[in-house]
Amino acid sequence: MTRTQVGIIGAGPAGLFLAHLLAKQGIDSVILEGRSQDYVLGRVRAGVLEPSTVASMALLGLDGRLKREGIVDDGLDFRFRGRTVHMNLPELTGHRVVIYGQQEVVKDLIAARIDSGAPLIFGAEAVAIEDIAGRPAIIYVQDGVQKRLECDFVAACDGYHGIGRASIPADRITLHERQYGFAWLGVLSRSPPLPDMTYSNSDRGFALCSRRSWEVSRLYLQVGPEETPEEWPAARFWDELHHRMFDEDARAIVEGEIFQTDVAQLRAFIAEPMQHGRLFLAGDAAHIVPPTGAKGLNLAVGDARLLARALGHHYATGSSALLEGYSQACLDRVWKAVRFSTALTGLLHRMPGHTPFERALQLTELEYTAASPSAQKAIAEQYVGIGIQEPWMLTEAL
Ligand code: RFL
Ligand code: PHB
Repeated sequence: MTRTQVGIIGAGPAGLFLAHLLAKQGIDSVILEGRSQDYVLGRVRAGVLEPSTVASMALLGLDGRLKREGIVDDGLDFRFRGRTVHMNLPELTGHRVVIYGQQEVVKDLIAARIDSGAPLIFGAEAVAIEDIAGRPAIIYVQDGVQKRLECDFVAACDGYHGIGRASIPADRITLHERQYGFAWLGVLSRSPPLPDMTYSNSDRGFALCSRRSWEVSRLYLQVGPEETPEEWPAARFWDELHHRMFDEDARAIVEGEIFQTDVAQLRAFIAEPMQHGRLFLAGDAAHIVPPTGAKGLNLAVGDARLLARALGHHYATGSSALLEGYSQACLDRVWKAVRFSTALTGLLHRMPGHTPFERALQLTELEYTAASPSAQKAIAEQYVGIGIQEPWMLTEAL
């Protein structure tokens, strides 16, 4: 394989969705993935799919297992001062989200790509992108052998540590970054989850009870930026979670075997613009948002939709108008997601250096949210993606 129309670096959600959306329009692509298939399938990450992401799976005809196994989720709960604010998503927004792990999405997309016979090469690490402004080529290494893939366009869907963003000259890109000064310790536990997605702001810090299925809970605690999983043996984890969820008698949250633990720093990162010459960045390659609000995966899928549409338009009409507007169209959404995730992070976490004044304001904001259907509606609609993703992404058409 030495030439294709679109060379895609990375088989995460952004790269896989893009490849399928292009194939649907008759556009060829090759996906180069540096890691092995097992490694990619084993990565535990996001789990909340917005309606636009669910619609994208449906558009590709790849939503069979999602429909059978995904948990359709109507609720969003915030806890503070021992009380629970319950937000009913369909009542407030007309939409629901679906709980279906990113791992499962990736598994379905990889299986369909392999079935189709279209190229997806694992163990192929891109090391350079040549002639970005002219006739681009991706240089990659497979089994110790250096190879070259020529293409009309390069889509760098290679995550935060990829080479795509680094291939844009430093004077042509602006990087925005914010560290929030704390991290999330996340576990997977074999135990039935709480019935609703529950975020909690307690005096001891933030906690979140989510799930992957009715048998597996996905649970998070706010921790310091330097803390490691070794500092959180199971007994300490459960004790802290019960306290932070106002479940002191340990009756609501069921403890189970913890079979996976990770720590993720909370930060935001945005690269502007998301394109240079014939190179386009999509997903985490261009932006990271704090996980509060679960926007990362959904933004990556939204980028893939926008890029697939712009490339489709180019190949169908010869016009590069949509390609030229790609970055701006993405960044409008990205900044809205950064704004929402930052606001939710600020509402729900104990901030390092918070004064009593700031803590009182934060709790008052939660009191206001509890009492105001309008405030709840503003949160719920952004959580399901209204005002963030473009309305046409909700429909099943390209
Ligand atoms: P991905 O999923 O990182 O995929 C990028 C792919 O590119 C490959 N790659 C290369 N391949 C070839 N050559 C190279 N030089 C390459 N360099 C990299 C990588 O191996 C990988 O397969 O990016 P993508 O597709 O943009 O998807 C984005 C989402 O994965 C991401 O936004 C979310 O998972 C973020 N995120 C979470 N989001 C949520 O909404 N909720 C969560 O709970 C949540 N948890 C997480 C997360 C991200 C994490 N990371 C990145 C550290 C937990 C973690 C640990
Ligand atoms: C998850 O289920 O992993 C999850 C849910 C909500 C978030 C972040 C992550 O805000």
